[in-house]
Amino acid sequence: MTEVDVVVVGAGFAGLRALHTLRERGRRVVVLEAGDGIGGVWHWNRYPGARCDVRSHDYSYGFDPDLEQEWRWTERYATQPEILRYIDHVVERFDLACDVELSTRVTRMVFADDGWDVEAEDGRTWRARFVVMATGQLSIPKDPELPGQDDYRGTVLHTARWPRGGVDLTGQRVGVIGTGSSGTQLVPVVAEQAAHLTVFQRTPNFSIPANNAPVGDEEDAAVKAEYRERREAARNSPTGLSFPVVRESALEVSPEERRRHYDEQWPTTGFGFLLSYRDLMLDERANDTVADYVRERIAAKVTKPELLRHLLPEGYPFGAKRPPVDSGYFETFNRDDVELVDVRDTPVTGFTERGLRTTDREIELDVVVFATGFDAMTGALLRPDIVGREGRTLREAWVAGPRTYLGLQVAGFPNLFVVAGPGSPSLLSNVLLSIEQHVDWVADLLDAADARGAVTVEATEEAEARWVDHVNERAEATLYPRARSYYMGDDVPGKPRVFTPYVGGVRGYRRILERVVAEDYDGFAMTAGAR
Ligand code: N01
Repeated sequence: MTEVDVVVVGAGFAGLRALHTLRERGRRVVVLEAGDGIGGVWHWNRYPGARCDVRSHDYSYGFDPDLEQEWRWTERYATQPEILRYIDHVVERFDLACDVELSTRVTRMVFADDGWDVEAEDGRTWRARFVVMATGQLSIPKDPELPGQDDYRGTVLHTARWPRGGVDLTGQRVGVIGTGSSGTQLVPVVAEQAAHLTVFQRTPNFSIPANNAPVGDEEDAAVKAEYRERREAARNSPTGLSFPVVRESALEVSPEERRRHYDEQWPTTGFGFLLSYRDLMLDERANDTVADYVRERIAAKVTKPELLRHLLPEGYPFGAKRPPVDSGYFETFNRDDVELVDVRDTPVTGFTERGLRTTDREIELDVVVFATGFDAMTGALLRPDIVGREGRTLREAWVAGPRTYLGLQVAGFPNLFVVAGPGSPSLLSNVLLSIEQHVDWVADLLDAADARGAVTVEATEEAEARWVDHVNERAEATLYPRARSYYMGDDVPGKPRVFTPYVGGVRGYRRILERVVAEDYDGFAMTAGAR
């Protein structure tokens, strides 16, 4: 058994930042990472076309002004290889690799004697006072359960388990199942390589053009000249993106003015298009204006009118499923070597030796790609056995859906912290910013516990119940629950249907955290421990 102060689980953006910060505060830290490389989601998701949907300058660490100045992003939305190069740079610059154990999958954690016993799949164990779960929100890939996969003679891939060396799809007949952010990014790139591409779509998606472009020297210099202000503005914004806050309702302007505004926003804002008016996710009529606009834009890109019935998203509000940010997705269907199969009309019934079978016919494929997403938000937290006070597991505590205080702690699981998890802005925000906020906050909380001689820190049941009510109330006031989405737990059959992230916004959440500190860490019990 190895003794440390803190075990951090996961070596993605969150785990690496936790390692750096907690080590700077004088704690012995080890990061346990299941993958054979550093980078978390960016280590695994190597599919062609993968890139971030937040501007590169904002999708980066803000804790070190020198790091900010020295790194040069080449594209507005960085590709996966570039993001991984950035992560490698950070790892080297802050000497992080020495405290990361790769190929180490945590399978069990038990709270005992005021600390945690942590066990890995290979039998190695660690003893730590604190555990930080930096396991990500989208890290357990989901495969559709299709019969006959063993009989299939072709290749099956998942976007989130893409082979390291890449895959040559030149001249291949490729099928892609899933049209979320991953499928939407992948499809145009695969269409360029493959002999024929079949896209299996279940729910048509609203997608916004990324309008990616190289970052010119002037643009880079302009961001860097005001980087500190840009970060501060992002911290005080609803989403953590550096867009100006819009206070207007979509309904208080004339249709002409609204249209002008959407026309201006559409080509430049990417994911921020969702913020064009303050009430797009609050008022159905406001949302209708933007949903109609996006449908019109999609329709204008598609030259085969018979496809529009399948490609236009209907029946749920724009933004209630996370909208992809794409580069030429809809235009791809104008190609003669690309076909759309609407699985609502003709469901896929399984694999055959030569491809996939739908209720209509057999489709021969050399490669089948699952772009079917993840057991989101809670998957990675519920996979290991996490055993808290009195032998109660996290799975038992969350049987009706995730319950946290501030998204940071779960009552009955002392000294265990979650980064950017359920009950925090998480995936509704620029997650990099939310990660850094959580890590700094937890680091301060641990220091505060030390300062008062406390051995354990634990969210109280009462504070957790209050927070869960607040998270639910805020979500119910929005349009989010009106779509089937992974925000609502619809990604996995049988998952409790509750809204998982916190919709109160980055700025609002930050104020709540500040208040909790000002009120002497209200809702956290700090005790001298049982030893
Ligand atoms: O996963 P998803 P993703 N049969 O869950 C379909 C981030 N991300 O990997 O909508 C047929 O969004 C499913 O259909 P439906 C980003 O936060 C970011 O694409 O459930 N289809 C859907 O179309 C994103 O939101 C970037 O009806 C099935 C798709 O598969 C999150 O990751 C890039 C099916 C899954 O979409 C997840 O994105 C990539 C089945 N059995 C990802 N099961 C950036 O740009 C599922 N589907 C930063």
